[in-house]
Amino acid sequence: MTEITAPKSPISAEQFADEIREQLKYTQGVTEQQATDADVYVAAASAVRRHLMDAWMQTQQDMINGDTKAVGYLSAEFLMGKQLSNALLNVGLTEQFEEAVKNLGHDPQNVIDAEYEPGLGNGGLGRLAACFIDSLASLGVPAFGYGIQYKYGIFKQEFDEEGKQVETPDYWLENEEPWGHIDYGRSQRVNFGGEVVEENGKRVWKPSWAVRAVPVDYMVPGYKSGRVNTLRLWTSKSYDEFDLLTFNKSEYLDAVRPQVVAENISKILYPEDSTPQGKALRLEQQYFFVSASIHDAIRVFYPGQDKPDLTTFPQKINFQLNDTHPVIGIPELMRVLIDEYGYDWDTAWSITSKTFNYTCHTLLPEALEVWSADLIGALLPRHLEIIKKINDQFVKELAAQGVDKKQIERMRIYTDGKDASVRMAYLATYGGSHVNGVAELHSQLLKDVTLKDFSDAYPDKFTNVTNGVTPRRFVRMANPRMSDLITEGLGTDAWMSDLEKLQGLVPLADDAEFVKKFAEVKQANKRAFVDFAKRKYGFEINADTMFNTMVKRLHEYKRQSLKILAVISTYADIKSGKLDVDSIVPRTVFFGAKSAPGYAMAKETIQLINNVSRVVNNDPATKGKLSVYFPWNYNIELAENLIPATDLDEQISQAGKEASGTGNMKFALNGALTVGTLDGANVEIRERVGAENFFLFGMTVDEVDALYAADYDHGGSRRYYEEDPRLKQAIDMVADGTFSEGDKKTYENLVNDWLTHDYFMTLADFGAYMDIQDEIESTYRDPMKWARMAVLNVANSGYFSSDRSIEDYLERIWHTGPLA
Ligand code: 26V
Repeated sequence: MTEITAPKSPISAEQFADEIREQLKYTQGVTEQQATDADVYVAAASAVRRHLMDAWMQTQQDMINGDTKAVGYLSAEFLMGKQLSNALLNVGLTEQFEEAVKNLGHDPQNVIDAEYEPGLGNGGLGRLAACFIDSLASLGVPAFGYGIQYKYGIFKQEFDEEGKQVETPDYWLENEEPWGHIDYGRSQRVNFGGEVVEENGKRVWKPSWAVRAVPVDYMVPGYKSGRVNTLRLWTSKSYDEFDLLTFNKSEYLDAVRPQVVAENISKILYPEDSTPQGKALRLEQQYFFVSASIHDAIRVFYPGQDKPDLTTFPQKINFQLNDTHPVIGIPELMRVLIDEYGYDWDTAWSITSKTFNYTCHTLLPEALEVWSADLIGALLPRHLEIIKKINDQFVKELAAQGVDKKQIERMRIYTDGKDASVRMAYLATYGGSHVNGVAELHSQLLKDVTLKDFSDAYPDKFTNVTNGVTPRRFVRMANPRMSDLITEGLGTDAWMSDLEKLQGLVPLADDAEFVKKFAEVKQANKRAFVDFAKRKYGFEINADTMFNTMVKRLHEYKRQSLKILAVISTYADIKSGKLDVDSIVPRTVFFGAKSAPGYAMAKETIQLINNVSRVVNNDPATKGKLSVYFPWNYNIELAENLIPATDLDEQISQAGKEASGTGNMKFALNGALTVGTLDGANVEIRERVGAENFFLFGMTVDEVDALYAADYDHGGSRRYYEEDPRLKQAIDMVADGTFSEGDKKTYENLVNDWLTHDYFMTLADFGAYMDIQDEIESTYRDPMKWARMAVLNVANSGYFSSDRSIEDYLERIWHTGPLA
């Protein structure tokens, strides 16, 4: 573990209040009396930023002047969440802030709430990137996050009267944004289109258009490390502010057209998070940020040098490819080295293949990006040539290794023919030094299935790094009550930077006093969430029920449908009198999920959940003992409020489909118990917290495979419907219009899919899922037993800190460490 220096809490609350006053007056031009919560937020943020400035500049200097290799985390998404409270915590100013803001006549919570949450990511992959840059800074490792400052982040989700998802644009930059610093002087030119010509025996790219990539810098403060790294998000601008020729013809409006085209590139985050659409704009985005970042890194590490010795580049920085989205960086670095700096192919390849590493975040083969060669050729003709040459070299290398012809054909990076295309995952695997999956099971399945040919040919490249989450945001900030109790129990708050120290709580699981306090904290969190949900959503929730939560993107493989069918089944049993409503454990079921706007099945599931909520919550038969709430627009803020209030967490994906999951870690670390399948990181969580403290159900990967082999997805599911009356009753209720005011068409696609296809085997796992509910209920009826299990979940989940993930990356992949 890296040595942690004490936090700097350099100033008093009074001084901090003065700094806020100064910002209000001299930057914002408002008086203390006029200042709104939003004004105070901006002023406080600007003041905090100033406090970070020295450490930020020092970190950059030490990085450039020292010989510690840096990490460049290339990611199309960084789902950061609100910045102010995190920055205050990391700089040691939380208490001063609270006092100062109170003295200025404002409620600190309202000031914190005034920040608008940036949504520059879809889900797990984007949030992981944010946790990782927090941990890199906290460990003192020099690092850049490189990505895109989308003008519109992930859409805002609303529900219409029918319960359907409605997407509205998230124009987050319309609000004052005090964190990002735009740095026009460090812009990069990014070229597109045109052709490649032969000049003096050299291939020369003659692009037909270009945009200006302008960096917007965000400080990434480490917790108690005294280090502040940089998140550099690129925004696109036009070079041709005015096309003079057009302007002279006085067609004024046409003159600004190029600007519109250029600014489109960073306009919007794609909200699809599984099936790549192969859209030109998306490839433009990927190349845009990757090309700018590579040139930026060369500028940073070889300042002012016209002819830098780039053979040392892999000792300066290693780029981590966050999924396939930045993989175009591999041919781009080749092009830069060869065309811009004059290196020969072999030298360029040696540099490039030492510079990149690739993390895969999926198992669904359809989620691996494949670009049509035509599209790449039109947008990046020189890169297509380089990719073909990489492929030729690769094929030769494989043949020389004695790999058989068929296997080589399967492995091609570039596939010929009329549908010629480029497989980005294969390019990444060949073009980088290491490939990793994000949980042990996932990494194993990558080797055995998804990338088997590659693992056979290059076994040493493959490794695992199990995901993690930052304990600063997801424990300390989200759950201050539990954090204080942990600190009291351990006698130190050192767990916040060394999460394995939570192990020290294990003996306290047998201390009745502590367990009772722990249960009281959970209850207080539930009450706090009830208030929050009342304020934000107008919900009337009963805190004296089990809080049972399923929050994540809506995907068939994650199986929100399994959860809602179980709710429907219980509801049906209550209605039919089979189940006495007074005999069940009162439960409040929470869903939070966005669906990709074009994903019809997912959207139908959202509509079903909303209508089950409407029907069940309003039915006197359930007497408030079973309720369903679906707060819209699930985001980091909602996660931070709901996770600490949850008793039971749902991680019920079909085995072999969820690469890791990181929500599962956040819940376990906040004292929720998990009901889950043997999938992703669930496996490791269960191993660590103990099988007796985890509600396991459902098929294993092997059982899933066996069912596919028996043609389950071609009519096999129907047997489960016919043989399990609970399941039949639930599905019939969806089909008969109970949740659609009598209309039998509303959920036709869902019902049809369940009965004929059910690719993710919801029906096959339904029985096991219902059966485990008895165990869950009987455990919950013993509050001390439940709380004891929850304590053991927290105590044994320290491994799932993103600090540990980063230590693993440092050791297995990056081979670097903290700044001296
Ligand atoms: C995929 C794609 C596919 C192409 C179109 C645009 C797009 C945008 C985002 C994504 C990301 C989906 C992959 C993802 O989020 N994977 C999740 O990564 C988490 C962090 O490793 C992991 O915990 C989840 O299990 C995994 O689903």
